[in-house]
Amino acid sequence: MSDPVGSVVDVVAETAPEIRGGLAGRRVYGSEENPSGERKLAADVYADDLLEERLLALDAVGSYASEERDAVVTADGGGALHVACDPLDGSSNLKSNNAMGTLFGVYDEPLPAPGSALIASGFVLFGPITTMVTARGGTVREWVLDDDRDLVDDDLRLPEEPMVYGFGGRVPRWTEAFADYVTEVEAELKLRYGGAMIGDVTQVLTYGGIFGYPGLRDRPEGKLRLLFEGHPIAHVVETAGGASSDGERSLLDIEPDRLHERTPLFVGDETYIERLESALG
Ligand code: AFP
Repeated sequence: MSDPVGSVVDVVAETAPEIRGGLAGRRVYGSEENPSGERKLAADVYADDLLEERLLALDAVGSYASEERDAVVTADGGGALHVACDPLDGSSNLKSNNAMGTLFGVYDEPLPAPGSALIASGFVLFGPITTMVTARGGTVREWVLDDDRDLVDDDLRLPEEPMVYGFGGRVPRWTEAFADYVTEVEAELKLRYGGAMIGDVTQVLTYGGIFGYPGLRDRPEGKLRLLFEGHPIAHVVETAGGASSDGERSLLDIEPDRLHERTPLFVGDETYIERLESALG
């Protein structure tokens, strides 16, 4: 029986070792910037080109969009799935040899699409080992990607007891209301912030807690992209029993107007998300 969404997951899983294998020689910045005005690392371009080629080769995939490309790339075949990728999230961690990864979201509507059109999501984490997490059909699964793909958790759930927190952005640029909320949180949880959302959210999925990148005084929309980071990571965490927010509502309730729209982003323990929304309300 054909499994179009499964074919997308398979391509990401099969491409991940090649992405990881190509990182060492691609730690240099090119001259180009991505649509968000960030310098492109050679590794960003490499990962993006591999994923675009492989995913658009699938009959099921009608279009591909990524954080690295101005516009959506449409396939000739007219497939019903539309894939949005952050090919290398946390690529600035490559120079410091820290965690990073590949994010993907599978939509059943053309991009940019609302979070309600997300039918599968997931990420590959290039840490000490390579793991993949997927969310589809109401279940989150985790695999170790080595020579094979070994399922290590067939129903990954956010731990009941929160333990860690991590918030991005420079502290002087935080709003007063957010800074007051963090003062409460840091008295209760342990700080875990590594500069790559996938690594930091995996801390939250493993130990429980909250991750966020807030709207800032001079940049109320925050840094992270709704379609390429917000929607997929919110879909994973909410499917695992957690919650997400932009400070007011679930990230999955937001319908982007633009492909590269930014959003304040929070994911994790429902109670901490509720307290955040009260603090910012
Ligand atoms: P890069 O891909 O440029 O390294 O940015 C990573 C990221 O988009 C996200 O993965 C992190 O949570 C966040 O930015 C880190 O931002 P700061 O460098 O401002 O902490």
